[in-house]
Amino acid sequence: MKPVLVSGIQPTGKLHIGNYLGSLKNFVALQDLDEYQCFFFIADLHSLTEDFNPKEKASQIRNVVADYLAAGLNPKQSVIFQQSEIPAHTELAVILNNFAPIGEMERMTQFKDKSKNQAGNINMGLFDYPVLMAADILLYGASVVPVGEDQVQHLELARTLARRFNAKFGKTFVEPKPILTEAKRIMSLDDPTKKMSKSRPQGCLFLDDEPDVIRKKVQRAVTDSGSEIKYDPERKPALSNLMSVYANMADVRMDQIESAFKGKGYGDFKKGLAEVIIQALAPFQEKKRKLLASPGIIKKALAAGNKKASLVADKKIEEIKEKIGISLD
Ligand code: AQP
Repeated sequence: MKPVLVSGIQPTGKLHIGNYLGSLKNFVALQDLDEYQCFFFIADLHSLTEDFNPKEKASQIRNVVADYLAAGLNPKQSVIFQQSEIPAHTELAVILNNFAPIGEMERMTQFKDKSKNQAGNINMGLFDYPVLMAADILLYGASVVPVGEDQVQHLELARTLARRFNAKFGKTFVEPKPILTEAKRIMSLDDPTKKMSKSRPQGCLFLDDEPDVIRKKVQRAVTDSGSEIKYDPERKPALSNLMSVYANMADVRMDQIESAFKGKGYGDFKKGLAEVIIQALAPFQEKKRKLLASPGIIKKALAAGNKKASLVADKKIEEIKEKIGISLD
């Protein structure tokens, strides 16, 4: 049996290049390695933790499935499913809540950051997000989870919960490890001190952006003082972030970028960067347009994935209920 890999993305809005380079691109690479049994889900329950419009939710969910498929995830190789369709996720989250001390939960930086960003809506779902995330992962026995750096603390909690549960009730869960990409934390185009995030669209470059929008956004991106194209995250954080996007979009090394732009300035580099992004995204955008025009493909992929995920999750939740003594069979 191959080791299990699980990850998901929230349908909260259009995906940006941070989501792509930090996770989605890696999902595809890991799927194609053929070393893991892959499960990729649409984290729709997680997405309810921020303000949302119910009229937009279904299309946001379909949109992430289209992103998955257009990026190269293949329903024949990977199980692609919708979180809320598998009730075992919420059941396990409720069970795991009893092993998650409030003090540990209060230390979660994403909760603290999001509480600041959505001060008028600090809800229990947001507080409990990491426990639901632990359930998402532990349910499938995942040993690896490809994520961006912002999710590493949540993954540590999943490991702690697994360990605690196993110690009390016998070996039940696998302790999952993160798989990070080189672009584990892409920063905002307008402010290199802030993570590129869907909830700050002003700093995002979206996967669906048209070439002219990409050119404009890249031209307007904040840069540092000086003019030399040199990767130096300490002294040139803004440029280094853009170079990281370049390197990972074009699959080239930093020293290759530095030599290509030797003697040139930020203006030339930004022009080159915009073209690299446009070129890298063109096949994705074309494929996504076609997928959105045939909603049957998306529906079918999701229905098949939901079925496969249910088989694994239902069996596991039964085992868990037996372990904690609430199964009467
Ligand atoms: N800036 C980033 N750089 C690298 N990776 C990132 N990820 C998110 N932002 C960056 C990774 O993308 C995956 C999917 O994220 P998500 O949408 O499920 O949740 P998120 O981390 O909360 O993403 P956003 O864009 O910041 O959305 P909002 O603003 O809605 O919260 C995850 O693996 C994440 O690490």
